[in-house]
Amino acid sequence: MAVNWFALENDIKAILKNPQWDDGHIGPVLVRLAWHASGTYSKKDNTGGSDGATMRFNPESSDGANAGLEKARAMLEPLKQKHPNVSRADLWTLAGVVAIEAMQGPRTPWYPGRTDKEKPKTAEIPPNGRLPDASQGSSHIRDVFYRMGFNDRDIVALSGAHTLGRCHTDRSGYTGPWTNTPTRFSNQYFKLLVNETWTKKEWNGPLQYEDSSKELMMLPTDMALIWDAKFKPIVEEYAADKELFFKDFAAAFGKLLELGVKRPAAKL
Ligand code: HIF
Repeated sequence: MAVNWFALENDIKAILKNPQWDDGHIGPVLVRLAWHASGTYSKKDNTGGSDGATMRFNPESSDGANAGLEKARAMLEPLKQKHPNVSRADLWTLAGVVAIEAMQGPRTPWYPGRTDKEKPKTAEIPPNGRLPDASQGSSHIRDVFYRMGFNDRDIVALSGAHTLGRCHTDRSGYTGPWTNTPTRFSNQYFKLLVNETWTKKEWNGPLQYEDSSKELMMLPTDMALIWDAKFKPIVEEYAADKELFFKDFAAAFGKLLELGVKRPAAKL
């Protein structure tokens, strides 16, 4: 039986606002789930990616990079029960798309057709270590995103998603939001990177940067975007032109969600 996509999107929208969750909204953590499900892809051997919904299984489920995402998956589970014909792989990626749009972002091109692996062989589950390490610099960022098939412009466009959400000491070890509007999609992240003065936070946690108000944060990988001579001009372009950022982001995020999906290639 087919999935009623219209009803499913409405059901996703209905669970986004949640007073029990950070900033009253689960949208940001759903975007992180969609990205971490997809970002394990390697074009070298065409392994990883969202198809299969392998994040339910070890070692991917217990990868430190995915800490906290079990909560996001659990929050989507009632929708899987209500719409039994949707694959979890489609549900997790679509939820990210619906969340971004509901937070006033662009509509990301998205296509169904992923299937769930029920008893994956070890070789079908991506190994730990494919997702980026926030303590590193631009060469690591390039290694990880070039492996997925992205270029420098895609990397900077995607990075704008850190306008959403926040870091948690019990998940990544880092703390705080990137912007004052963590549930509204915009080019604020780029504006802050360019216009704020970022200094090292003095605390017992991992190295991160704070703005002059000490309320906002940047990870070392975020700072790398303005320290790298090729990334920086692209950051400046997106800080100055929200429409351009929205257009490039939607294309790059759509490409991310398609990585490794095993069906006739969708037109992007
Ligand atoms: Fe994130 N990211 N990300 N990220 N991310 C975190 C949180 C979010 C990286 C590290 C972290 C992307 C790239 C990278 C979101 C979306 C995207 C956290 C905090 C860390 C450490 C987790 C926690 O403690 O809860 C690194 C190193 C990246 C490569 C440079 C993408 C582009 C920006 C691909 C992307 O879309 C979102 C949304 C969150 C917020 C989650 C939340 O629970 O609020």
